[in-house]
Order: sequence, then structure tokens, then C-alpha cells
Amino acid sequence: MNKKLQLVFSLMMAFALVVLAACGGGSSSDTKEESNSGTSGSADEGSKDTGEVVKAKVGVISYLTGPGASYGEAITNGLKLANKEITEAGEVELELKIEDSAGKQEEALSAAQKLMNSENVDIIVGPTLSTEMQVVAPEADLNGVTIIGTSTTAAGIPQIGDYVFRNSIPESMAIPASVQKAVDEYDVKKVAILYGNDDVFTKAGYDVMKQVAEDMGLEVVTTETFQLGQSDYKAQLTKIKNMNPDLILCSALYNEGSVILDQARKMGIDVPVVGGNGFNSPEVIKIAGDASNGLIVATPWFGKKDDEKVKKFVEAYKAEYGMEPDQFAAQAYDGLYLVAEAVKNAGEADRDAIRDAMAEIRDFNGVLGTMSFDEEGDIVMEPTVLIIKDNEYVVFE
Ligand code: 1QQ
Repeated sequence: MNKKLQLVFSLMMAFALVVLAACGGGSSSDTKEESNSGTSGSADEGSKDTGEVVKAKVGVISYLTGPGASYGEAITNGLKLANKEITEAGEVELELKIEDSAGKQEEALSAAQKLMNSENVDIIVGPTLSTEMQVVAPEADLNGVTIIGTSTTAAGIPQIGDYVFRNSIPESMAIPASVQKAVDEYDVKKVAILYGNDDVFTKAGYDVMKQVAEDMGLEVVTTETFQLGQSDYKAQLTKIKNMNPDLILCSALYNEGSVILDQARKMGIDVPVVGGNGFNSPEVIKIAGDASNGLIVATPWFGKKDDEKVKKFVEAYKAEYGMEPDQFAAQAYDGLYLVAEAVKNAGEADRDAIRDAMAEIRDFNGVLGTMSFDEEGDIVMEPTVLIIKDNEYVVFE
């Protein structure tokens, strides 16, 4: 009996030695363990020397049909263009599996479940809206699948879990910048707030607007609400007009936001308007036309920047789609490059290794600028304040 045990023990030792010897030879699994341990140098060191193409399956959940479909269209355009370039570069090969969520929570969730369980994706990009992300991110986190939002700006998104990231700046970073600019420029004392109270992002925008007004000592003369899909805002706008504010703060998606601008101008309300992230779409100008002039937004994206990377992206996007990229396209484009970087540094399509590699990304150079994730998975970036003048977004100086 004792001898038998001894024999089993020595066989196990011999086996362990063989395994150790095999691992010591600098195989590709080595690099993955290094980048995964999080202790050895920068994320760049990843899979550099293997010479192998690292392949991964990327699930995409996008708002492709319905009233906010222009957001999703820009996002998928940005992703596809980035993917074309990434494939050409030859280090990483990403297979995109694109699902439409129609901007709805239930559809976004079932798309996520399909992507994670049937398609077996290694990472998810999207969904488009914070409202959708709020239900999808906990599910991805539970499944240990990294999820990166490229357009979600409500408070608390990356804080949902360790696997949750975004490369869009939160409202809490954008709105104070644009309100400050408006206050400096127009001597603002009184503001009116108008926001959608049935959407996670528009509500989050409102919270920030209220806080900013308080912090800056601005008087909030009235706070009005509306719902998604509303078409008549006269009741709210009449109240606002009667209170005579110097500035309107509006938290809306482009579909409702554009109609609000149009009706406000038609009612003779001509004060400037500060909008949140929902207004960063050229759809606003398309729908509201001249009524969009005077709208102030903050964004990490400005397509007319004198920067080689930006110019190259704008040219490539125009050649591919026949139009200028907007903020949502740019964020998605950079977002997929971040995914490629994480996959490359992970060294293989391993869900945990991809998460760790994503968390380690620092000073990544994209068309939005230099991006780093903070310890919570939020992106750190400076917004630029823009104003619509002559039906065009220009830097507000
Ligand atoms: C969010 C947003 C929207 C404007 C994305 C399209 O910022 O839902 O968080």
C-alpha cells in the first residue's frame, strides 16, 4: 500500500516536471500569462513577439432601427471602418457579430444573451443607450464578458462591474464645461431645465444640470419634463418662456431634442440652449435646421482638428460612407481599436485575459485624443465645447 502511494507520487512529480519544462520554452501561452498577471510592465508587452494573428469574436449591440437609429448607424459605420483597418494591419482579426436592439432594453438584453451564449463572443461593444446598458452590463459582468460602451454617458455605468468599460465621457464631465462656457459668454443668471424623465441618460443629464446650476449659483426658474416620443412641447415651453430664463438646459435624445429646439424658436424663445450628449448628432441640424443655431454641447470629438490621425480617419470615413463621421462614429472607431489592443495584449481570445488587458490600457492614442481607463473603467479625456453656428458645429470660443 505504502509502495503504491510512493509510485503514484513519483509519477505525479515526473509529470509535473515534464509540464514545467514544456512551459519554459517561450511558447505563446507565456505572453498571455504575463499580460494577465498585471505585474510585468506595460500592456504593450503583450503578444508582441509571437508573430501570430490573435483572433476574437466581438458581439455588437446597436440601435439600428427606430427613432434613434442614426446613433447606431454612425456607431456601426465607425466599428466597420476600424475593423477593416485592424484586419489590414494584420496583428488582430476581429469577427464582428452585429445585433440590432432598436434602442430597447428587452431587445438589447436578448441580443446580449444570444451573443454570449450562442455566438460565444469574447467581448461586447455597445449597446448604444445608457437605458439599455443598465440592463445588459450586469448580465455581461455576471458572465465574465467584457463590455465596452462607446456612447453611454449616464453616471455609474463602468461602476456596474469589473468587466464594464466605456470610452464615452460621462455627462458629469461634459455638461459643466458647456454651462461654464455659456455663463462666461452670455452673463447667465437664470436657467430653465427641460428633460426626459423616462430614460436613464436624459435623467442622468438632468441630475448633472441641476447640480451644476447649484454649484455655479444659477437660479433654476423652472424644471419641466417630457417623455420619449413626445411630439408637442408647447405646455413646457410656454412655462419656460414666461419665466424668462437667460439659458435653457435640455437633456434629450436627438429625436425629441430637435423638435424641442424647433418649437422653442417658433414660439419666439431665442435664448441659447445647452444640451447633453444626445445633441451631439448632426441629425439635430438635419431635423431642426436653423432652429439648431445657438445650441451648445461638449464632446471629446471635433472633426476639424488639425491632427493627422483625425484627418486620416475623416478622409477614410468619407470615402467609405460618403459623409463626415460624427462623435458617435469616432467613439466607436476608437472603441474597436481599444478592443483590438486588449485582444492583442491578451494574446488569445480568453474572456478574462481580455478584461485584464483592457483594464491596463493607458495613454492609447485615438482620434478622440489620448485615452486611459481610470480604476473604475471610465475614460479620462478633455471635452471640447462646440456651438452650432450657421447650421454647423464649431468650436465655441
Ligand atoms: C446615453 C447617451 C445617448 C445620447 C447615446 C446615443 O449618451 O444613452 O448614454
